[in-house]
Amino acid sequence: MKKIATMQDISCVGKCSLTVALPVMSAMGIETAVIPTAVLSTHTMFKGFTFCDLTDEIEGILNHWEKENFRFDAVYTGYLGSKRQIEIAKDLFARFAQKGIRLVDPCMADNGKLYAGFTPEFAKEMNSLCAIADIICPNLTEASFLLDIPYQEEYDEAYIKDVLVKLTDSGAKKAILTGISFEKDKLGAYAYDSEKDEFYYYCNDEESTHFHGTGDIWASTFIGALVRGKDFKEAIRIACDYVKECIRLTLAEENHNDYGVNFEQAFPYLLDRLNS
Ligand code: PXL
Repeated sequence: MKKIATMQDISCVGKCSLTVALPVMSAMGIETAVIPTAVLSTHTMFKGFTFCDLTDEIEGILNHWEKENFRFDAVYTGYLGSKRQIEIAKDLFARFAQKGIRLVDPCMADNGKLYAGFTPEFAKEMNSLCAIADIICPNLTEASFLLDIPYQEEYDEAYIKDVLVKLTDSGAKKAILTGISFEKDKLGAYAYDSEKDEFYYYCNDEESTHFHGTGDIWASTFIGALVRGKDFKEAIRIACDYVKECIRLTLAEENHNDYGVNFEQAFPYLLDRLNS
């Protein structure tokens, strides 16, 4: 069985970070090890969330893993909360992903703004983690903070290609910008492989509503598909299509919640795609 280790928080309610990464990658037939960075009552879009930092636990976890000689086919970092956690993530890559794929999803911003609690200095630190990744998958807001350039709501293909090249110039081998649209009612992911000097864009018809946590589902599905042997472009297509199916099923439920998608109901679709 393939193995992935993922480092991100547990938002107890919210359908993001570990409460989607673990079930999605497990459902894909991958043994999934977790490094929980913090426990929150909900994700940070709710008011009044509780927060318990677990950073002090992590070193002991990694030291034990080292003694047990654990290694992973991929190590994937998501939402991280501090500069110290970023340093630990670098250590995690060095010790446990010597032959594995290193994926950084630099969760910290959307719609032109940093999430609560993040600063431009943190984004700089995050860029230093992205520099040692094989693949990074920011949205355009996150990419703008990583590169310290103004966020542009309006853009064309040349601009997106330029951002992708700049992202890989910082060190990551491949960069994927999620949530990219050049046409009304279309949404997709634009990727750049700097080793092959090759761009790839894939999009779908856009669903009418945006939900929190879909970036985490996208990254978990993408790395799961890669580890299960799909090639880079097919992994991108599967991740985009699964997220779209999750949103479609959510909107089909009459009283659906508004904080996350019904990704559980779309597992049959995901497994069909994975096995075809
Ligand atoms: O989905 C990214 C994410 C993960 N974890 C927490 C968050 C968010 C986004 O807001 O608040 C705690």
